[in-house]
Amino acid sequence: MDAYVHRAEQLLQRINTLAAISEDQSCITRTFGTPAFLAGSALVKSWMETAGLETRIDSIGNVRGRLVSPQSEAKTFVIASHIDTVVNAGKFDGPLGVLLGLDLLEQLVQRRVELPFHIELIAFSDEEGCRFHTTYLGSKVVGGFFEADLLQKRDAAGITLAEAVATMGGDTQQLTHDAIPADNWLGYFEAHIEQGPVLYDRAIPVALVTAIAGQQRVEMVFKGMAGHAGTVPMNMRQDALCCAAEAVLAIEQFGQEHQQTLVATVGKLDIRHAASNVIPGEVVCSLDLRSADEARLTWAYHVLREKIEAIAQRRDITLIWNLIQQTAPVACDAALNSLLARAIADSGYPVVSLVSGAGHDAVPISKVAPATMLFVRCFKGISHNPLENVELPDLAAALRVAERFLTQLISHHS
Ligand code: HGY
Ligand code: MN
Ligand code: MN
Repeated sequence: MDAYVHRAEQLLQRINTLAAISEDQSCITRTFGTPAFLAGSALVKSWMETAGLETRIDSIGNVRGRLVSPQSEAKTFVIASHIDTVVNAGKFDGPLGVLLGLDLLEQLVQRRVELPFHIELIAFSDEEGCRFHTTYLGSKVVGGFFEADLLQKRDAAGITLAEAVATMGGDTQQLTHDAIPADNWLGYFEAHIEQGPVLYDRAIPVALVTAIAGQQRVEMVFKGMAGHAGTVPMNMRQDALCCAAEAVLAIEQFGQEHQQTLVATVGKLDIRHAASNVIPGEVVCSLDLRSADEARLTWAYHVLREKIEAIAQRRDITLIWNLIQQTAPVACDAALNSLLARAIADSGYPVVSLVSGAGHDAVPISKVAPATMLFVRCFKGISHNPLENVELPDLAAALRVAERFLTQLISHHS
């Protein structure tokens, strides 16, 4: 059997073992700081330790394993992805990149490769941002961009991020010290499922990522007037849900009209104090707006906000518009990408370049280090869904390409 297929089997086994650790036994959910998240982190830490890496969990819950070079002054190359998930997640989004990286480092240890630079494998703790609605908390700490005001963010239970960090045993005073200094970075590599249909449609196992789309995440609060469903005449209502519903459809229509350059999604909608015999007085919903073109993203943000404000005004509803998070589109590093392209070609696969509509931890890291990403085909491009799947031969292809890339990088710096 091809050595990479054998290693892919172990990789898949680990992905399945980690996937079994969830805060909900009916599906995969491991959100920042929960007991299931901590159990998953402990498992990944144990695998890193067994592989012979210097391992620790940092102040924001990242699991970090280092393979040091004999050249103490050498820079650090990071291989990473995330192990937190969305709700009702697939098992590859995040863990694939972390556990593929673990395999690569295991091989380096077994072959006693002398490294010209340090390598740090990182399982980031909060890429999805499900609990506190701000993404990249782990990678922002490692990149040195963690904004202290994030510590005041509250989750649905009113717990602050600072309290959650303390509960995890982290020290918020340590956050700035957990960054890799800007002048210490050599580069960043992340393998991740494509989460889109292109590779599946074209029957190609892997691809380069040229850029990662920018995103704006907004919380919209629609405030009307709660009332008795049986007594308030239809023409005298300030129905917050009907206003939100019209806004949701307006967002969908706007996204469809401009689908060549952007996507717009409402993924969450919460009716406050909901009851079947009460006219909804307050509704909170999310807006997720993305584009690979920064000017287009800014234009769309302002046009949509005006549209939704007009709907609210016409319906005599108060709209509170909270911009929760925004990240500009980022380009991956041309030099690392050409090395990765060569690894793909030398492995016998066509070299395809894609723009990522999904966000990744490479986004904050690319501000401080050259970043490159390898996309791996997934079933019909499905992700953020239990149907997410990667076939064994594609895991083997990703291992083959990633190992060739890392080998070339090591020889380039030796
Ligand atoms: O939402 C995203 O783009 C990523 O999955 N966090
Ligand atoms: Mn991801
Ligand atoms: Mn995701």
